[in-house]
Amino acid sequence: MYNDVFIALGSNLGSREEYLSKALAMLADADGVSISAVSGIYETAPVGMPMEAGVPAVEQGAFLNMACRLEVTLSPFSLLDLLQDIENRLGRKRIVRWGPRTIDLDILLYGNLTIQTETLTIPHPRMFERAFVLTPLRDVYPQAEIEGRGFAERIARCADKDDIKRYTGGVIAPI
Ligand code: A4P
Ligand code: MG
Repeated sequence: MYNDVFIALGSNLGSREEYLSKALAMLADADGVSISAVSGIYETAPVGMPMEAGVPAVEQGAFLNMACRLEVTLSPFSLLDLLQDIENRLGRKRIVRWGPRTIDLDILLYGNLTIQTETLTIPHPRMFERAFVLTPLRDVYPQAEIEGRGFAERIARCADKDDIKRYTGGVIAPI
C-alpha cells in the first residue's frame, strides 16, 4: 500500500536547475519512494522574505520552483527525514529562516492526512496562498480542483500570481 504525496521543490542559489534535478534523482533512488509525475519548472519572484526597514534583509535571487507527485510507503515523519537529508546532502545551510537556499523540499499533501505537530504540518500551512506552489502543483495534481476549489480560482487569489513565469532554460531529468 502506498500513499499519494505531493512535494514542492525550490532553489534560488547557485546552479538552480542542477539542484532540482539532483534532488529528483535522489528521491527516485530512495527506498520507499517512487516518482509518478514531475511538473514544469517555473521562475518565481521571492515571497515573504525577511525585511529590515522596508528593504530585504538578505539579497534574494529569483527562485525556480517545481512540484512532483510521489508514491510513498514511508511514514510522513520518515519522509520528512529523507527530504531533510537530501537538502543537507545538496549543501543547504540554514542561516536565516526564509534565506536563500540551494534546495528546499516541502511536503504539501500526504494522501488525505492532516498532521499538526511542532516539526510537521500537513497540508503545508502556506501552500494555498502561494502561486509559486499552486502553479506547479496543478501540473501534477490529477483532479481539476483541490479541497473543493478549482486551481484557477485559488491561484487568482494569490498575491504573487503575476510573478510566475514558465522556465525553459534547463532540462530536468524525466521520471
Ligand atoms: N515543517 C513543518 N511542516 C513541514 C512540511 N509540510 N514540509 C518544518 C517540510 N517541512 C515542514 O523548514 C523549517 C521547518 O519546517 C522544518 O524543520 C520542518 O520541521 P526549513 O525548510 O528548514 O526552513 P524554511 O524553508 O526557511 O522554512 P519553510 O517553513 O519551509 O519556508 P516556507 O514558508 O516554505 O518558505 N518564494 C518563492 N518564489 N519560491 C519559494 O520556493 N520559499 C520560501 C520558503 C519563501 N519564499 C519563496 C519560496
Ligand atoms: Mg522548507
